[in-house]
Amino acid sequence: MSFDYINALLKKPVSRTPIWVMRQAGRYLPEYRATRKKAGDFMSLCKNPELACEVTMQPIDRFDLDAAILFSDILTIPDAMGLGLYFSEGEGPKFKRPIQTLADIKAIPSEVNNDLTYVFDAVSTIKTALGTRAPLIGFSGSPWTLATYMIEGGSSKTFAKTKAMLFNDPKILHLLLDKLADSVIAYLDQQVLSGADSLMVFDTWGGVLSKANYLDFSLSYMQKIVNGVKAKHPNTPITLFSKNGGKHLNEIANTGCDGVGIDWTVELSEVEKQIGSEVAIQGNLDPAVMYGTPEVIRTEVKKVLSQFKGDTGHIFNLGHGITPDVNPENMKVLVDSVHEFSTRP
Ligand code: 1CP
Repeated sequence: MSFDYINALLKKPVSRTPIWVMRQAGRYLPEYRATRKKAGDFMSLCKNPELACEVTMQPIDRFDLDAAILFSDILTIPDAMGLGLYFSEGEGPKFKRPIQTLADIKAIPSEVNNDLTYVFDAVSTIKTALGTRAPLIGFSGSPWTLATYMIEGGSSKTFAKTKAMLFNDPKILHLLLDKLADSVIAYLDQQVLSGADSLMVFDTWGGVLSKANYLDFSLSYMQKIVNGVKAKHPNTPITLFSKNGGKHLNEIANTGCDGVGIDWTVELSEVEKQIGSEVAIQGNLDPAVMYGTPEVIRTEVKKVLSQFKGDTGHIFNLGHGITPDVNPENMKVLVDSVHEFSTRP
């Protein structure tokens, strides 16, 4: 079986530029909101493999997407570590027991797969539902990004507590990051064994660090993950995405990952020149283009596609997740125009 999405990641010939969209299963779809209501709340949806499969398939049924992504969340690992994750209506994620001290970190189990069987069951359920229609992307958060939520107790704008730990007690933070990296390796390994065809690591908050701290506290742990997962699954492509990571692309590409995700603040043509001979590149339409008219979306799609010069090695995506107030009709315009403008002769 040959998928353009996998072929593009491995720089093999493609029939057209493949596209999937971060948060493609989510609140902009009315059928997603209906299934979430049926589940009760967001975490109950994640923890029910049948319903997680249902929402994973919703964008696949509606649009001509080239890959499905497991419906879950990056915060499943901290939840399994006992931090007590909850989502209150209209608010972001929160932890009842955030990490504050060395003792908290020592108390964390580093192997948590036993409490994450619902994720692996979702992967195998989705895999059966997908059949040969599209490949399945498994994922995890990066250790740094997970640590910010665990230390702040939820979302943050300043990362005050995490950065205070970074500067005051770097050894303690490294201990947490190392435990997280081990958990992530075991988690991604089990996702592949359950049927995931490719893997993505979301480093949403890597871009808030200085260069030296990015390399030390974020990238080195993603490196450990690439090494650990590749040792077990050398043929499963891995994509790393550090939002706002445009200044670190050479270092990211040098980890041995297969794909690098980029946001819209960097020029795709420049990124291709810089790292395009080593890795595939995923991105990078500004998510706000999805508020445009169909004509604007088509024009902006053309601009992104025309920047990439290679025959393969580009996976179209937004530079970050699709927002909840986007009209689903615009998603169809996006997906169809990427295919229309990129079909190889
Ligand atoms: O109310 C709802 O229905 C919850 C909204 C929602 C959704 C749809 C959350 C809560 N998570 C998700 C699904 C999700 N999260 C997926 C599903 C697959 C898909 O892409 O379709 C994925 C891959 C994630 C990953 C995720 N969760 C990230 C990394 C990617 C990114 O967007 O930067 C992060 C940072 C999270 C944390 C999180 N979970 C949910 C929210 C609202 C947040 C972000 C909070 C914040 O901004 O700090």
